[in-house]
Amino acid sequence: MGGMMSYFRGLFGQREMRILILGLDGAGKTTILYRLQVGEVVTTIPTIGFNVEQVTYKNLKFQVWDLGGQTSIRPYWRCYYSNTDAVIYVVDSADRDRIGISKQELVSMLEEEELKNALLMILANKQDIPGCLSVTDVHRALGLDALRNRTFQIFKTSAAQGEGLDEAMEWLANTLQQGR
Ligand code: G3D
Ligand code: MG
Repeated sequence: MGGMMSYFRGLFGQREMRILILGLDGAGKTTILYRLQVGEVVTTIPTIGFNVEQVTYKNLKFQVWDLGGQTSIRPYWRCYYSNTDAVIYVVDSADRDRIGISKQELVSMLEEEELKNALLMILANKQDIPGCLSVTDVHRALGLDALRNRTFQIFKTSAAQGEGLDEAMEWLANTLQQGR
C-alpha cells in the first residue's frame, strides 16, 4: 500500500468506514478521488439521476457527488448520509463568485441529522491558481468560526498538483482513529 492511503492503515480490519467527498461541481472532487489511487472508480446513477462515484478500498468506502443545483433531488442525498464517518468538503478557492453558494450548501448539509457525528475536513482546493482565495479567506467565507459541536479542520490543497492532500489525509486518518 503506497501513498496517502498508508495513513489509513490503522483503520483497516475495523468496521466499514464511510467517507463522503462533497462540494459544488468543478471543485475538484473527482480529481481528489483519483488522487487517492485506491482502485477503480465506479459511477452509478441512482434513482433520479445524480452521479455517485464510489471507490472502495478494504473497509473504506469513498463516495462522491456534486452539491448545488436542483433542489428536487436533495432528499435523495439523504439515502447516502447514514453511517457517514467523515465528510471531505471541497471548495474551489478560485471561484469567488460561488463561494457563497458553497457556504450555503455546507451549512444545509451540516444540518442533516444523519451527519451530526461526522468529522468535517475542508479542502480549500486550487491553491495553485493565482489570485485565489487564501485558506484564511475560505475559512471566513464559509463561516467556519460559527461551527459548533463539530470536529473539523481546513487544509489548502492543489489536487491538480497533488499538494496538501497528504497532510490532509493524515489528519483525517488520525482523527478517525481517535474517535473509533
Ligand atoms: P468535481 O468532481 O468537483 O466536479 P473535478 O471537479 O475533479 O472534475 O475538477 C474540475 C476541474 O478542475 C478539472 O479541470 C480539474 O482538472 C480541475 N482541478 C481540480 N483540482 C484542481 C486544482 O487543484 N488546481 C487546478 N488548477 N485545477 C484543478 P477540467 O479542465 O478537466 O475541467
Ligand atoms: Mg466530479
